[in-house]
Amino acid sequence: MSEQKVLEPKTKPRPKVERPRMHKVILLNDDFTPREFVVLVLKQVFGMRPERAYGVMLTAHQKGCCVVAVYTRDVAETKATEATDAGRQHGYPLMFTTEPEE
Ligand code: TYC
Repeated sequence: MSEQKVLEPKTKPRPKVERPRMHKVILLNDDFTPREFVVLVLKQVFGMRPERAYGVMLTAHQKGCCVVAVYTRDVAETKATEATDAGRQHGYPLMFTTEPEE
């Protein structure tokens, strides 16, 4: 009878873990919110530097919307709500939405 060796697996089997789906925060243009206020919210809520905040605001102003940042769903929704509320508190219709990435 031949001897049988038990071979240890070289790597530990790991359960497959998937990365959480990321979600975009999108800034929508409107005709009423002052440009400076949009820039202020982008800096305060999304930690953007002034130049980048101005660029994102201008893109939304010219094209109708602009992707602000990408986060996990919870963070994206919390930041979109916080930023939209900041506008509402000042009587502006400023609007941030979220959308899952493909
Ligand atoms: N369109 C606004 C204005 O002319 C400025 C603005 C820019 C508002 C971007 C919203 O997402 C926005 N005052």
